[in-house]
Amino acid sequence: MSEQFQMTRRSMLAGAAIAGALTPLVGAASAQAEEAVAKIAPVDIASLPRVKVDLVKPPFVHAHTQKAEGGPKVVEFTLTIEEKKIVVDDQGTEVQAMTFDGSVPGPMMVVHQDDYVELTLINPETNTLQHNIDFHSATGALGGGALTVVNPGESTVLRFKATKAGVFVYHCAPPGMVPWHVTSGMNGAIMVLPREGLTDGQGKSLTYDKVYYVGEQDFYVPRDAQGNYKKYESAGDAYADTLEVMRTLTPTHIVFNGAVGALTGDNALKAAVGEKVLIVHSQANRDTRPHLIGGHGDYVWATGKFRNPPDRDQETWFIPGGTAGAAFYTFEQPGIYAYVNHNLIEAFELGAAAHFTVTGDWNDDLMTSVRAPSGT
Ligand SMILES: [Cu+2]
Repeated sequence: MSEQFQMTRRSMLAGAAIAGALTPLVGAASAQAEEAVAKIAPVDIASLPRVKVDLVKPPFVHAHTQKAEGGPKVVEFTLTIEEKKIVVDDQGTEVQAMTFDGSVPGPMMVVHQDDYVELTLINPETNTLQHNIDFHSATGALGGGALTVVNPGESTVLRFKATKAGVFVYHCAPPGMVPWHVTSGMNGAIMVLPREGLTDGQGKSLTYDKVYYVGEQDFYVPRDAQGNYKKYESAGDAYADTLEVMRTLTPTHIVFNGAVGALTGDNALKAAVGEKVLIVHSQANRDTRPHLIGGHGDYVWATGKFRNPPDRDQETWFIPGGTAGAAFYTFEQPGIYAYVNHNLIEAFELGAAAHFTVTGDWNDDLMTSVRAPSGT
């Protein structure tokens, strides 16, 4: 390992072990951030109603209304950062993960356009690293990253106005350490619904019966000389070797919701024939191409922004890295559907696959077996 990659806990906390590309930006943004803190918000925040939301673990999403009731609110969320060991496949391969609230991806938040998001971010003393949060839905100060840098034992409160409607990624972005934290699991999504709810772009309202959140994650697990995955005591211990694998741009695992099989079998997503399901899919680091085998995306916002009319009747949709997308589908047949990244090597060999188990009556008109497979 080259000396450049050696790091101590102290240097990691300072974010100075590696001159990350963002470091000069962070310096400049800090001055702006101080100014932002000093300024008084133009809206009388104290007069707005407040709602406190308890977040739930993906693929589930906290209860919310699709159409906004009343005027803008301040919506309060809390995220606790947890550095923890996770197992990412059925071979017992371990990752020293960094998480928001203990899950990969972090929980999905839902607000309406022009609401204020007020996040309490907690970095408990039991952690070892510095973290922060960059909301792609926020405006200014590196998406909040420059205002939220917290060392172990610290917490912070950030408020931003959700001015853009859509689904957006959030992720950790500490100075000099951004890709390592993101590919260690520290990312999630927020959905900012139009106040009138979703529409097809032509005046028709689109109301979903269920929403699921799928967070796709690439992991870069180092191997030993025999090709076996290595285990480490902490994220810091794994850092140098992990960075070497990251620099190959070749993930060892690409998974949905933190592990191979996290959304298959008993953990399959559930739906019924006739149910309208919104699938929110994020990938904070790499491009992906979701596909529902045996179904479609009736309405798809591939780059996730609801002021654009959705694409209709899609077979596969493309989500660029650093983006969340949304697909709306009404299931029409029962059975088990695989929902995959249609780079099929990434799906079948590396893990990027989920299942939907759909109940209901089969429609022979849509499909029937005219003659079952048999010898001639
Ligand atoms: Cu972090």
